[in-house]
Amino acid sequence: MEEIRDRLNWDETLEKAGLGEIHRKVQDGERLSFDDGVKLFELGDPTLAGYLANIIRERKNGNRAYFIRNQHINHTNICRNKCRFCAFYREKGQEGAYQMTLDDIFAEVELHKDKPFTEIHIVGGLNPDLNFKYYTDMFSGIKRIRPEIHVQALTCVEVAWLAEITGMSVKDTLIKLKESGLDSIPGGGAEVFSEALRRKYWPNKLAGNEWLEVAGEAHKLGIPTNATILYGHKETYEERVHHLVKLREQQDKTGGFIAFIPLAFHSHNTDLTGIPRTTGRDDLMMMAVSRLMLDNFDHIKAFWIMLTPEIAALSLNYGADDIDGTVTEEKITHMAGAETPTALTVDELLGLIHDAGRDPTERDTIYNIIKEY
Ligand code: V47
Repeated sequence: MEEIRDRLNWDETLEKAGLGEIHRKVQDGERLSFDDGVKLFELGDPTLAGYLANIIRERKNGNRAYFIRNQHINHTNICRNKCRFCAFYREKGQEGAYQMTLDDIFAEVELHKDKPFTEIHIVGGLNPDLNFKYYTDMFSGIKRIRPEIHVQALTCVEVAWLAEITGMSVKDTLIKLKESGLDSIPGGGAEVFSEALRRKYWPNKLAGNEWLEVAGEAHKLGIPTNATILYGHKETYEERVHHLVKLREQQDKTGGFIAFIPLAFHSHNTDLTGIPRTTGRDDLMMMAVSRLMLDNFDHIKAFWIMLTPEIAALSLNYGADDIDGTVTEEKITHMAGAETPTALTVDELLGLIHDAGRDPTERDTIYNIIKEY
């Protein structure tokens, strides 16, 4: 890939495509504007956008491609938000609704206790039957079983919900969660920061500015968080770029975002059934433009579960520097029709990274290097 890239006259090609000014900004480390982001999407050329994104990707992360050994737990699918893009949620009493007891959760953790996971990733629905103590007992109990494990849990949406049901401030809620064992917050629940889309498709969910406020509070308390975008449904290019700009502004203020993860929409079993899966081209464009716009994020993650392992591996040359992890079990995308595996072995992850011509690097949640392969 690199040799072919080196043989092309990029200056001329980018100039001809109308991307000369963006190329100059990328080379000089200058921030891209909202209009630059929209222009890249409108041109829709993943080779050109990928070339530009790769400059930043390699400037920030060299030839490394990171992965993590992690376990996912989705403790409940009962959710009062009823987002129309979601195939995972159930109403209480509905067929397929579940909520794990703390003993169920601890048993899952025990089951994998001998595996060298460094992270447990936990997200679930807003279930009115689960109180604050359930969460704090969950985290402290997990830490009793595996004191060294990093608990990455609860989206900003769940944190805001816990603040609401306890009557505590978001700040105090976060302090108590941290004391019980929460180490960082995953990036879900951001969807797309568009009030027009939210009103129509996820009206009960936290608004974009509120999601950003919770993330900012967490950062101020030393709790790092991830960020996501849900793309490939009804959003426009302008809405995608607006989302990226909002995240970039928040990162300038509080600096606690670890990684950004574009999540490709899967419509099966949702209210939006029939919307076709994102194309590989769109996935690579989203990855590349994210890398280009989010100049203050160190890491862009290609979550193989949503993208397929093949597109995730390709993404490593289109801006992404991370391929997530072993995962072990995933429900949210699979209930929405994903046909990807629910787990990959470390050997499979290493193979994908090697195929992409990158250097596999095992990391922990906050990107401390555990092993280079
Ligand atoms: O918030 C829901 C999305 C998110 C669908 O932080 C869907 O490292 C596609 O945030 N099609 C939860 N996506 C998962 C998530 C995540 C995943 C991996 C890594 C990290 C991280 C975070 O999944 C939700 C929502 O945006 N989602 N339904 C669907 N039908």
